[in-house]
Amino acid sequence: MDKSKNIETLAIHGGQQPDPSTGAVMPPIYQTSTYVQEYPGKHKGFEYSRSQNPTRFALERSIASLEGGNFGAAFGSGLAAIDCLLKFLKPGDEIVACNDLYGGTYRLFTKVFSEYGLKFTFVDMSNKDWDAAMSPNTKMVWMETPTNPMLNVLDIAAVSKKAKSAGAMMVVDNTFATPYLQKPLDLGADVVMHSGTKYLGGHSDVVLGLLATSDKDIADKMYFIQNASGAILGPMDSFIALRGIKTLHVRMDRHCDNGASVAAFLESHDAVDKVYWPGLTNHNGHEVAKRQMKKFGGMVSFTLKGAGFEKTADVVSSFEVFTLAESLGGVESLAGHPASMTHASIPKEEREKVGVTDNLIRLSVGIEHIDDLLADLAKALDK
Ligand code: P1T
Repeated sequence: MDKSKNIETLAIHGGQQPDPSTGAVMPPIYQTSTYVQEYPGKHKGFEYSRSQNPTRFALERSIASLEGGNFGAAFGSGLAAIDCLLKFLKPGDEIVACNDLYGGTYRLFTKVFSEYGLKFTFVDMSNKDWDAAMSPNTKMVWMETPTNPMLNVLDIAAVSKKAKSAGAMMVVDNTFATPYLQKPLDLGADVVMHSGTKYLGGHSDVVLGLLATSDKDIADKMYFIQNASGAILGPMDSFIALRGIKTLHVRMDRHCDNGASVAAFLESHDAVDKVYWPGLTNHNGHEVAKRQMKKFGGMVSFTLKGAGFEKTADVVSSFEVFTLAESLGGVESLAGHPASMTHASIPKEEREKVGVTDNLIRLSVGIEHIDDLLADLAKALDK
């Protein structure tokens, strides 16, 4: 399927073809570790499932197509995909990253790869003056947009331009937006990364990571590390992710509509202090979001007026429809307390600097009926 098709068509058909051996419309789950060889080295292109698996290949072609790239790779988790990219680097290399990141990404950077001689600098990329963080050793620039959990919107084209002029690889974690809402490769990124666990899988039933790129040299290295380090996605999970992707556009439209209603409701509630959602006209990144995103997403964060840890924990525990849980992007609505859950691995002083305070609640707004979601929020907040 050529890249010029609309994303709604690519979500279903991009990179897909009927299974050559049977004509099956959905790729069979090739649950095999190995493949017969007629003679040493004489085979059908499949030797061992860490290196090649048809079900995983179907998913890899799907993400490449959705992101408008030429190459995709699937991993056992989002963090495994990030791990692959960091292995492009060598001791002494520097990475400049945005200062609001998923806690697990921050932990992988600062607790694992910093031990192998990589140097990480965290900057506010919404402020245009972060060039001083770049050095001749900067080999990678890393951003999430919208960020987790503060929903900051960063200008992909502007940041990519800086990365490019410094000769650094630009990586965008596109987990919160998905390729339905924004296409980082079109805006100048070299690699797009996903926690496919979230909106792409879409049903909270699988953990996976994905990378996509158009650059052949990057792709060669990515596939080499994927095979050499071995953090691949299995065939069953590849199938589940592919099935989820087919409804991405339909789900995202509803996530975005419900997100808009939830943000408006929270803005008008007396118990709420600040609301973070890129669609609000008073959001810092609203103008950039309007430019680079199709819609504003289904993630909404907010703070409770005058609340500390206990009051906030009571509120997030008292919802009926919103489930208190880590993760996001599934059909069901989830509520989380970033400071003690998803971002607990970031030191308190660091996370509070960017707004991850004890009174912050993060909502992954699902696709249930909006009246039930608003009633659930009202019941917990009116108390
Ligand atoms: O959980 P995993 O599939 O390994 O993905 C890690 C990851 C990477 N990038 C972003 C933006 C993420 O949100 C995540 C995972 N996040 C959660 C589990 C969470 O609840 O925020």
